[in-house]
Amino acid sequence: MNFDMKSTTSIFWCKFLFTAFLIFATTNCRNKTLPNKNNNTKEEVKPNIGRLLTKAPIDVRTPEGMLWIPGGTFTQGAVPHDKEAMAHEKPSYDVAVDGFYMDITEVTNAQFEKFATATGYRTVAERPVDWEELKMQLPEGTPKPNDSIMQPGSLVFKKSKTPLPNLYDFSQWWQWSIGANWRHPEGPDSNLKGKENQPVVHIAYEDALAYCEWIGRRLPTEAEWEYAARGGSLHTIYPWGNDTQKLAEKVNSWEGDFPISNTKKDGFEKRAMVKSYPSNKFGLYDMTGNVWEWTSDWYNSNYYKKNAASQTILLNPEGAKTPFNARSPYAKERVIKGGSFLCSSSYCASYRVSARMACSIDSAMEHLGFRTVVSAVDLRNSN
Ligand SMILES: [Ca+2]
Ligand SMILES: [Ca+2]
Repeated sequence: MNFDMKSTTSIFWCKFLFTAFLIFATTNCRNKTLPNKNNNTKEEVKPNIGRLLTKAPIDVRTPEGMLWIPGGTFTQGAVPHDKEAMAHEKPSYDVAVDGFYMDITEVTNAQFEKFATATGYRTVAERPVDWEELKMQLPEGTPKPNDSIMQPGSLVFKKSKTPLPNLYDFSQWWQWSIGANWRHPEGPDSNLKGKENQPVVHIAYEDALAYCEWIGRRLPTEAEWEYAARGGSLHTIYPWGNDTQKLAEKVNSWEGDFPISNTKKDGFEKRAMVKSYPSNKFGLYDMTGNVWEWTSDWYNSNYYKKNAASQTILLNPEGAKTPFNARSPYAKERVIKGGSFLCSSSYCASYRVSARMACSIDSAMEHLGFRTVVSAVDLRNSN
């Protein structure tokens, strides 16, 4: 069979986009649990937080560019009054997390450049497409595309010039671009000049892990990420409260008619330099908006439902044991958080703290980056 660009695009959609925007909830948990014997309401839950690591250890120096997130408890998932919450953000459940150190900003191009220079690392988007890996995510019998199509590349956002019949078909605004990668974020002719302090993008899961290993850190769990993003605001839609009118001053998202027109009311059409918007109360920047961020949790569409049914307070949950998503049964997906410059109120509205998305581990996209965390014990042991 011959592969024209259209069928090739379809293949890459199997790879990248079956992974996205999923909506259902629930499952496995390898977590230790704290009993919630009194079956209290959410507001009344009072776990023994004396067991949690809340204060920064005095014998550990905070790494440059990070800050201490004091441990605590919170309700993970959508708050009841969030009308834009997707089904897979529900039902919410109670979680306790120990304190940890977290990057103040998303990992920037300048930071990733240091890593790439020191190690010679090539990201997934910089390597030829691995057909053996790709075909496992496709229906059996899918023929291999022509080698010319399997060149290194990634997915780049393209604005639509005309109104779209629907917002379900992601291929209307995502385009496979040979030569696109973190060094060429908008396609082969683009570069990083003047973008050193923008978040790095086109980062697949293993790329994020490679950076973490080099710098001696790890990715946050979904629970750690969401707890940190809330910045102490435990029962609100956004870190600053519930006022959607403040979105443009607080978050780099998509203002206007997605994906056709962007008013840039918040100042940026695409990525913004990190720290372009106010921090949350913990001092973290761009937890919501700018670029999506990898977490270490498998995406499993049964995870939230199972956790909520357990009637326990999960202690340092690490996500589902295995990936599962009925809508992309061949994919291995992790949870990404925070939304990006492409999130609009007319579409995914994922600039809310409980928002989440499934992302295939080999996906690299123009709106996807990461930030790192490290536990006090790991930092102490590394010194
Ligand atoms: Ca924007
Ligand atoms: Ca972000």
